[in-house]
Amino acid sequence: MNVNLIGIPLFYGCDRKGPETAPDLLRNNGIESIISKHGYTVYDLGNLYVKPETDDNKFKSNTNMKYLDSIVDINTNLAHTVYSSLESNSFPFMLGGDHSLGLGSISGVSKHDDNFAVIWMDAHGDINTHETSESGNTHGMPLGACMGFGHEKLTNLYFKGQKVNPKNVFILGARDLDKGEMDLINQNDLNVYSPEDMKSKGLKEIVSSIINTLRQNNINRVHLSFDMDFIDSKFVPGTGTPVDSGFDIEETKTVLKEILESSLVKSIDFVEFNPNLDKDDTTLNLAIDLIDFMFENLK
Ligand code: 5AB
Ligand code: MN
Ligand code: MN
Ligand code: MN
Repeated sequence: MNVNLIGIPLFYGCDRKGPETAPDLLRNNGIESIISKHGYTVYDLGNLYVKPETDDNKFKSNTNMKYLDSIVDINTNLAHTVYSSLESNSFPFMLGGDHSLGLGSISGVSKHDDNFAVIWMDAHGDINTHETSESGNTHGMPLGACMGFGHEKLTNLYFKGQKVNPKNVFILGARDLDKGEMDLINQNDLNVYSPEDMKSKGLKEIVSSIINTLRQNNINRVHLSFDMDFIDSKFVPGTGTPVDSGFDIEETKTVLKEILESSLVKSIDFVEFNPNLDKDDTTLNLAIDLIDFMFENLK
């Protein structure tokens, strides 16, 4: 199996510098050989081009979506890169960058095969729209836009219309949701699991029941989107929007293993590592350990 490493050096979605340096930092710390050690042939496609924006451009679009032009531009390129990677039977591994890149990755997967599910591991829902977001940061909007909620510049990215059916979207670890996100969840009966839910029902049990549901519905592809803030804030200084009451490393690995062993995962986003905020390389070492663990357990 070929793995395509795709670097997305992007911070415009979180409006805080740092995540753009993560892809090269991870490369310099050997992730290519870490992945290939598990039997994969790694083709590093390099970093996608991020169209530079000036501070004056931040609010230029007047849509409550910061740096919109650049966000749309890179996500369109990413969508096509992911689509080509999947069409050539490769496994795209997205190295972020902030989570706005989920827009491009999910759009690319959707064009390749629209019968798929998304598992979104995150302290947040990332289902804000330009109307509900209080920050205007698009890293809080990608998953909503992929389900068809939000501004048409995002919902019609790459191709027109919904990219993934909300019933095939599973948000794991959510514990910091905005009012508008809560409303959207209730109105659309979205599948959202808080750490409390997951821990009380059992981490393995929760994941295996999701996987069983997918199999029953003849879904044979999962896009996994992993935000570092899924993990409890005390273990990840190097992320932009840390949240407590999350998961420790063991618990995180238990959830990941159960998902990856399903043999349904065909693409992964690894996002929201901010090296500028890291302390003594704690988050860097954790990121490397998790990437190693992901490819060790991927079936
Ligand atoms: B992340 C917040 N909901 O919309 C917003 O890290 C945070 O990709 C979004 O999950 C966090 O600004 C986005 C308050
Ligand atoms: Mn996120
Ligand atoms: Mn998050
Ligand atoms: Mn974050």
